[in-house]
Amino acid sequence: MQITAAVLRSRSGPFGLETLQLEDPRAGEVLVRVVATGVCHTDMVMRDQDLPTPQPVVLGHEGAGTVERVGPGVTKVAPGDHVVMTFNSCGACPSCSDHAPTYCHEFFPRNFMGARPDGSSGLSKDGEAIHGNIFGQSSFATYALCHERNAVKVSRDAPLEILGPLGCGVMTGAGAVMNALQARAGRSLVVFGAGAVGLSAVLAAKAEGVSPIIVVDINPARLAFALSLGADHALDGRAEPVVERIQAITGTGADYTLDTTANLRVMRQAVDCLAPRGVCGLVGASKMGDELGLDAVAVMSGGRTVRGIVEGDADPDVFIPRLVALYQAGKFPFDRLIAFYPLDRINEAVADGEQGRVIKPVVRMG
Ligand code: CXF
Ligand code: ZN
Repeated sequence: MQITAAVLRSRSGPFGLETLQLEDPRAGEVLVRVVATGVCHTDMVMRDQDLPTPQPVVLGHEGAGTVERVGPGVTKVAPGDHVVMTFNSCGACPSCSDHAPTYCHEFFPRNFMGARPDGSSGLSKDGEAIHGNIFGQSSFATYALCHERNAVKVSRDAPLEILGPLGCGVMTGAGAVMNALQARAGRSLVVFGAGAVGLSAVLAAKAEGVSPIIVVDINPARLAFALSLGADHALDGRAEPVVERIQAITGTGADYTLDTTANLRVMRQAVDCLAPRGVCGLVGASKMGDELGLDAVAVMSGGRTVRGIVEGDADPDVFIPRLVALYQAGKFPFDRLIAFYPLDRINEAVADGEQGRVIKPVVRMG
């Protein structure tokens, strides 16, 4: 079938709308009419070739839409279902077998390499191969082919146009707090970076009764916004001695910290401000080869933990419907992070997100 997609044809280049051909769904695949899709920082990492995603390519990995058609063997979803598309995973490796698909041993090729495992792409333009299958979806398009495994059925009562970011950025922040850190009510949390992931962590922490919630950023508007979402303290990372301030607020140091910045200096602060037995989650993706320095005695003698977290440790089939239900109950208002753009303004959506004017740009197809 013919679709309209935002195609990337050069490193750091703009997205251009083109008419492409999309194959019919193969065995295990699902054809989705995309209603809306979030823009995630990782799309920009792929755009800038900081990861070796090949071009020309259709990016986009926070799609939500309705199932149009399913390929042979698909039983999990049916035409008409509302779905959120999330990251892809193999379903067979030790992590997937252990319900830990965010640590799939094939995470990299299944999500970043722009092709199915057999090397094919469902996208083309008059015979020219266009890379697709990004995060098993490539959802900067009016239609996307995803897989039974990364299609998550969601309630028809929820507004589909806001749900896409639950597939990556929002799930990453909320899952870091709820699944990975398992942050408890009455314990302290510091979130470094008030972007989509960090603020989703704040919303989840609020829903769980975590207290106090401290946010550190260098953008005053984002700090003010974090307070309006329920953070108790907002610290300007440039103006304040951050570690000392956190020690003063908490008395003991923080029970949990979350770095969403991938800035090595900030990551060090996220470890240095931990209470004894505190846990620091690293969510931001640093550059390959970056080394993080730590106070080895403090980590060892305080029983402190430093751990990486991918996609919020989520089992998406369980966690995304849980977030939808929390949203519907008024306890997780992640729609406050979103600003909408039509597909033909996708470059504006990207610029507003990158320049910090918008927390979570969402591109609507209709
Ligand atoms: C990514 C972030 C970097 C590690 C792999 C998963 N998530 C999506 O944006
Ligand atoms: Zn993402």
